[in-house]
Amino acid sequence: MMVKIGRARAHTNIALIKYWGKRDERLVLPMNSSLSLTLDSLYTETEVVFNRDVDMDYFYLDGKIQDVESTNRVSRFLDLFRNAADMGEFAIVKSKNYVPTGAGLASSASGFAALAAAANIASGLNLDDRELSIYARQGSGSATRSIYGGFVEWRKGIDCWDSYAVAIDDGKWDIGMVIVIVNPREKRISSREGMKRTLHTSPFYGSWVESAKEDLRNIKIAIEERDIESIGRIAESNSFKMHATMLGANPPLLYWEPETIEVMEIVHELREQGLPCYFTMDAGPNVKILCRLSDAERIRSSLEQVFKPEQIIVAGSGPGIAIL
Ligand code: 2P0
Repeated sequence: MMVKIGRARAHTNIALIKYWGKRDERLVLPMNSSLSLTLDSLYTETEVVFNRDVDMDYFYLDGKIQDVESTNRVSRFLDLFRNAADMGEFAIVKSKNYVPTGAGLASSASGFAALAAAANIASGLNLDDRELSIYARQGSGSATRSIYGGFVEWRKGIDCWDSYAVAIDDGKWDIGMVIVIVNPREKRISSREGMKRTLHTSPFYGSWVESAKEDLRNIKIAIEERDIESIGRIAESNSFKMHATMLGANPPLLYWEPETIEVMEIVHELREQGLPCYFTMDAGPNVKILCRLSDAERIRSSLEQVFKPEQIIVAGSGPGIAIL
């Protein structure tokens, strides 16, 4: 029996300048460049075993065999590695998400980044991080950025081999996020469908792309200066603009829930008290609060007046992929 095995870990990331829309759906080329912070406490570990004696690909997530649809998505992704390494073996893939159970944070970013890193070892391809970022992108856009730790920019590039992430700041300073799990349920409209709808129907889409460009330019300066107020203001505004663009879609996309706005109000109050904290939301109702890591416990205790302790997760800046 000939087996080829690889194991890797990748951390999730939260975008401060959002990716929302593809100019090429098959290659996952984005309409705009984006920028994120990789988080330490949320990650995925994945094992890939290519085995000649296996009759198809099998994908287990948290110990459970997955349905045809998600297995096919993993299979198509593994084909990139099989084609490049000129190998035909099927694989057994076992992934475990290290996120609080039922938090609704299980993310395709850490998932496809860990899968890419593990498949890279198992296939013997020996891709470098930049190439891994290009491969991970074809699994899921946000996974492009999870190859690296700290603050990461995904440059939209001009073609398949030119759209990848670069690490721009290691994040090893007083920065972090407080995540509020407003609702752990699966989102009603996937990001993939949601971004397609927004791009094709929202009259605001062109302005979104233009203004994301400017936000990216400005946030990079603020990160370099470690100016948390500016980083936060730009991120908060960028998230609002993405959601405004989604609201303009037909039919409209509204991911917020009443508790989403409750969190915003708590953040506003804390800010009025002089504590720098800013929120950002993705394709769901949960809220991520960007802050100094040293202020995170103060923010947590304010939130705990309204939310349960298990709804709140504190995260610092996390590392890039690791081979296990
Ligand atoms: C982001 N999101 O930049 C944006 C902000 C959600 C809102 O990337 O279709 O799962 O697999 O490329 O990466 C979520 O979308 O979408 C996402 P695909 P993905 O983090």
